[in-house]
Amino acid sequence: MNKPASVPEQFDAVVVGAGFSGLYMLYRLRQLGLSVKVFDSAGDVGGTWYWNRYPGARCDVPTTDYTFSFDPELEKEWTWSEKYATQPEILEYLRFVADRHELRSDIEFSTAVTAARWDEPAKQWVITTGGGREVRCRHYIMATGCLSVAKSPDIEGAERFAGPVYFTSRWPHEGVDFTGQRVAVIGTGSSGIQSIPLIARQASQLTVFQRTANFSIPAHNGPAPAETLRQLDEGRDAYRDAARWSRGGVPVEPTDVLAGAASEEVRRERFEAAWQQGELFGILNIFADQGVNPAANDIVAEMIREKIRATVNDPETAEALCPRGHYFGTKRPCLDTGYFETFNLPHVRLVDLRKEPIVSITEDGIETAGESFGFDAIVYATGFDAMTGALVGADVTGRDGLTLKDKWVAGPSTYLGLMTTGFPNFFMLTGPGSPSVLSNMAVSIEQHVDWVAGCLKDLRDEGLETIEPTELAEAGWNQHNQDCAAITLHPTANSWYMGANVPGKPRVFLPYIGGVGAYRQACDDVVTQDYLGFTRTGPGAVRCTDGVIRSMQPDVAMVMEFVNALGLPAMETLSAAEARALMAATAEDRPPGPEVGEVTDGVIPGPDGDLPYRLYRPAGPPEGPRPVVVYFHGGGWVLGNLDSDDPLCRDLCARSGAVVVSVNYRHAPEVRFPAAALDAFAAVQWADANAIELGGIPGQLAVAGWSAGANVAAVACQLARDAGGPRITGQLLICPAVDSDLTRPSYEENGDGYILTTALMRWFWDHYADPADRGDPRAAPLRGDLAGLPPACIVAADFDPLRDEGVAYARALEAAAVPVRLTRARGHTHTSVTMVDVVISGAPVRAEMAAALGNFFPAAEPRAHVS
Ligand code: N01
Repeated sequence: MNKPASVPEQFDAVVVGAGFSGLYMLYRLRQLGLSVKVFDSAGDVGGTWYWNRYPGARCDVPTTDYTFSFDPELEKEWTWSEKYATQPEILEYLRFVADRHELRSDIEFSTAVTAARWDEPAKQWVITTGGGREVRCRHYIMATGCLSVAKSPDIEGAERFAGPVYFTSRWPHEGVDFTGQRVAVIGTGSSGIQSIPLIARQASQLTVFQRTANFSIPAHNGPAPAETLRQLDEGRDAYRDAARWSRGGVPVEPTDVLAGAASEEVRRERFEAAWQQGELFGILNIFADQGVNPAANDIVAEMIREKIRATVNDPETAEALCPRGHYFGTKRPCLDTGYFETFNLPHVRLVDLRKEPIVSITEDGIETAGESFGFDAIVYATGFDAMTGALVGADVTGRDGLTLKDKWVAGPSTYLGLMTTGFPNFFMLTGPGSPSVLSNMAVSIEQHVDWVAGCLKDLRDEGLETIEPTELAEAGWNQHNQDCAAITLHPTANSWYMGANVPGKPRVFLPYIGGVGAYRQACDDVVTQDYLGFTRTGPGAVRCTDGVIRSMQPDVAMVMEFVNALGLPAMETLSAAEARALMAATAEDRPPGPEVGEVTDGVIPGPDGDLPYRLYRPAGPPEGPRPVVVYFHGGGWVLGNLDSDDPLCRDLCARSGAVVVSVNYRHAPEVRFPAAALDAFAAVQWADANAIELGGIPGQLAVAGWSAGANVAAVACQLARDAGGPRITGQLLICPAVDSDLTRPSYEENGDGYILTTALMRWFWDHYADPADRGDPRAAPLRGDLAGLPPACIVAADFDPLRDEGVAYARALEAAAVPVRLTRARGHTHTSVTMVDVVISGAPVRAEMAAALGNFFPAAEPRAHVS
């Protein structure tokens, strides 16, 4: 379309796409008084709702939630007719919004943007549209949607079929009449599952080609939920605000019910309630751990399979429709109306491509490994090049000729899913690295648009022209994104979330799974920290506050939030007895840790009376003796006992395959320095002398400890060396206390707020050792002679006051020619690595610890596996 001559070819912003995000972006930029041009290749507004017109296309988030909230009057004027509105109604709504705010005058329809190039000297984007026309703008905003580029049919012979071919994502506007036709549908994702029941109503024969059976629950569509309407009536703003800070963009209270802890009756009750409710965020919230714990997920998955079997008459078809091979929720679950029932119709047939793959599409049908089918029409419901397809396909060239396609060749890299380094003033709405497709898109879109609008306003107000993320901030966000995904089951599936549906696409988890509220907080924090992680420039000005917005592991952050909310007293304000009671109380409900073969309690002779020990023997083969690890618990020489570190000892035992002997040494202030260290040494001597009785292999003896336990383990190694024995083959020191100097930077950086505080460390030292003794190597092993000590593995956690002394001990050992493996517990605190089955991100660190123990025992048998 040609532009009227009076409109300048230069805009403050160009937006691509006139769907939900493009329309709202235009509205907000206009509010700021900026000149804006929106381009869309469609003939009207609507985005995804303009194109996806297949029969049965509906929203699958309740429409009362999947709606704009920025205009309260609009909300009063528009009433959704159903809980899940149809595509025509949603399209009508977007037209209504465009009319109401007279948005069309700044939109050019039927105009594709074919290329965009950053002009560095002019600090502008040069945008090329279909006919080769160029327009210039300061800010270039892609509102192109996450699911807008259809995946091309990657099936042999696809071009040969002579009859009509339809894509659900590009459905003819005039509709399709399948009456009397033999129809094939390929694909059983949301689009297939929504359209199949309706196509079956017309077709004389319908054959569904299914590669992966999908989880789907009945939508139970009907009027908008009365409860939501009531809540909106009572307080629209509060309801919308709750959505903005929720996990998924719909106000749903996250459950704290763990599948394993619930009775069968409670499980079924919760499942049935969610099944009857027919909402995705309900079925995904039956158990708190169903997204992270395979066993919990299996419980939900099996209950859904039971429903499928109870619905589908033919047992073989039912079994083929039962999803297997991926965890529930790790591929986008579907909502349906009569999907499984459709397979009870006599003219509908399912072809399971896992058993009988498609060999080729032919002129008149489809040939599978077992059969030839004749068809009058083929429907492809085969999905999208999701999240990145529209962005990398748009020929975007940033600074120094770098194209987005090249930059993202190994997967997308963004800061907050909003911007990417090398592409100044280039914004993506709901881009990869933002919650987008895992959330109610309407809420995520409004948040992104508001953020971008705020950012452009701030730039203008401060006289700045460009904004671009720093490499550090972007790398940090990518890492955080992957950290969030890694604690869930999501990366295990071959899903489009992982880019796995498009041959050759890099496997990276694309959306941000940390939750809408958490994400919003991160975006807000970036702004309040003076646009942390962005470089902003203007005439004669460069402003940059560099940094990483989220570097703590997400599950550690959740634990910290939980602990802080408890409002516990600071331990250092308590007596030792009170502190011990508090520690025991907080440990009461934690998971027990993995099963091991055998656990026995006993006593060993200490320097001044018996010391209790607990022995953990690994389960399973091989029979016979194992290496022995003598373990010392944490607790600042004051707290802790055999129970406190029981889950960690089980974990170490199961992972390493060694016999673990946890020894309880004497505690301060009742018995002070050097009692704990001498007890530790005595325990090691005893374990060495009694290796055979303990089921150990003589000569294969290591020590391990956490915190103050690592302190006495390290001291025991020095004492053993000085005494000429016993021979210790390795020392595993987890977040060790190895020096009494509390002035290292980590005591400042991490001194408060991460459970172990600098003040508490001081309290521990005061209880344990007189100031005059604190330089003694038996209290501060870093100050001792380190030559000739056993090989070490030292774990240092990022958010630990003791981090720097652990690192210092590793360096000092290295300098003394002792082999050392320094394991960084990235994003962890002093305590989080030890929180077995609570902090999932600690598992890889504990796996490294077990591997280090294995290396101490070169001749040891293979280790048991713990995931
Ligand atoms: O696409 P999909 P979709 N041979 O990728 C199969 C949103 N949406 O358009 O799983 C044979 O989910 C493929 O099999 P497999 C929603 O977020 C929302 O259905 O790769 N089969 C799969 O079964 C949704 O998740 C609504 O093994 C092939 C199917 O095709 C997203 O859009 C409605 C194949 C594709 O499923 C995408 O949904 C519709 C091949 N070569 C969509 N290639 C709402 O309700 C692919 N398949 C709001």
